[in-house]
Amino acid sequence: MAYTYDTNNIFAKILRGEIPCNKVLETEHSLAFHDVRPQAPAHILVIPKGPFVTFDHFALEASDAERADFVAAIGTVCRDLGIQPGEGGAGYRVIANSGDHGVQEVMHLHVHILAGRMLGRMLAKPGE
Ligand code: DGP
Repeated sequence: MAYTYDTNNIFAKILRGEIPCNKVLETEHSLAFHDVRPQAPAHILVIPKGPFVTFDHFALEASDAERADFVAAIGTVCRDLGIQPGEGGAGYRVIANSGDHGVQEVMHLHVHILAGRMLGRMLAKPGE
């Protein structure tokens, strides 16, 4: 089954400049901005500019340049936040919610970078 991209999703509107965002980084193929509902002192979303729905969609169908740019953008945000464990930072978590079981709300690939507090166990069962 092919991926279907909805051009009216909220991050597509941010990319078109129709909705504002609190931008932290823009590269040729990627954009990073603060999550509007932060769940940690630092909560940044990194998105590709291309029309990709999920992480697997991007991983399988993006160009090498888009993939390299996206991964580098995530690294740059981590470096700029000072959260790299190998560089004296306290660490972070990267999450890409995908599809129904991933509880993906916005159907444009985004990676959450969460940091600034102890993040606890990786997963909790619904209701925990
Ligand atoms: P999810 O699709 O479940 O991985 O989470 C979507 C995230 O997007 C959620 O943490 C809130 C955030 N979000 C939703 N709408 C907006 C918006 O208009 N602006 C920003 N900056 N973030 C948004």
